[in-house]
Amino acid sequence: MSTASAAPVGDSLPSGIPDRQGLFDPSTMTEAGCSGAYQWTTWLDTNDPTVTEGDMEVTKHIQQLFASYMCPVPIAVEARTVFDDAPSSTGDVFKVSITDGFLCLNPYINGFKQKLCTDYKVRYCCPASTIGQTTTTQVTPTRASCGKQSFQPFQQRIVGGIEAAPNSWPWIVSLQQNGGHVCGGTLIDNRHVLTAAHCLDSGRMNTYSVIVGLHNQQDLNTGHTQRVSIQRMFIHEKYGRDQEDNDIAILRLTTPVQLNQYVNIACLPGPDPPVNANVIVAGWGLTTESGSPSRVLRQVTLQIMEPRCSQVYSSYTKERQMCAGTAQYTKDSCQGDSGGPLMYEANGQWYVSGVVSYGHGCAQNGYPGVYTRVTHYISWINSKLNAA
Ligand SMILES: [Ca+2]
Repeated sequence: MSTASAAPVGDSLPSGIPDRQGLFDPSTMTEAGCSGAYQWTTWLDTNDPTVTEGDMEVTKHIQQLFASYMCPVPIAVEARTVFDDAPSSTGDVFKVSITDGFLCLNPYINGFKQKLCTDYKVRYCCPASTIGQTTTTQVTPTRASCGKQSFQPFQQRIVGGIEAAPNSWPWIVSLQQNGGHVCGGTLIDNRHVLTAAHCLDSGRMNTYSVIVGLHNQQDLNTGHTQRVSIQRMFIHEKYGRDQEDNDIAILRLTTPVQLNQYVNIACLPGPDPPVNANVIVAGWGLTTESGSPSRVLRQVTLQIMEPRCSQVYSSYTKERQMCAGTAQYTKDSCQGDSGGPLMYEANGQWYVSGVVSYGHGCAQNGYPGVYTRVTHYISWINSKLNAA
């Protein structure tokens, strides 16, 4: 993994020769180093930082979107700006790696948040005979393929969370009321969404809808989103609004959604993630407590914590709730993330272990977030899935 500060490029060029070299991963690669049985792909550019937050060129996406120009197993990646300048000349903060691709980190780093990322492009060094070979294994959406994604998520852990790789959490839905995002939710079969009870107003079912296959709230016309209205709401019978106890609900959609590489179901959990396990929460919620909702889906890596929540929240009940945060309390879920999943990966599949329920502010010092513990409700969930 190379970073901006660690990898200045072009230093060895004689003066007077313009620096046209990009940034490589692995850093031992060079322009000329990709030769013989290997060759560079054409330059590829899938994202524009004026449209997305930051700029990212995701290896797995490029393999799907530009399969005819790409190969299944590249041996190196090079990143440059779209003007062919070296990334080190832009002042942006970024990472480049062969597995993830290119990611501009300005939106996630204090002191850089105001700087719009430069637009970058990438190319890959491939075994020449494999360029154009299709690579991706299509996920066949069945119960057995729950919790698997066609577009791999970022695994990097960055303080404050990062924009998710588009469609890398294909079970996350945006719950909308009167056409605006209010909460997250999780697709658990092709007709049911798991969410939080506090997101719902049972008297106004007709004002709600869910969108699946979504990444950017302002870009519904990707061809991958599906909007479906709600046929029935199951709010937990013992939901208590005062204490947010049993903060869980299921929405039955009017029609089944189409499962495909952009839309899949999450697995319902078996065992809970152990204390200190890494989990991921994703949502379109506020990025700061007083800020505005995120246009794009964001993700944050948290750890399961005990017993902090029972120390700071009088109503916390370990049996029915989970506690997650970071040691520094710099990351958290926030308003608008409610109802969305706390996700745990086991054996290559992702489980919806928790439902975002509440916290004291967003990432306030000493206050982790509280999540409804899904394992406690498995029989309740199954009874609603099978209800007439
Ligand atoms: Ca770009």
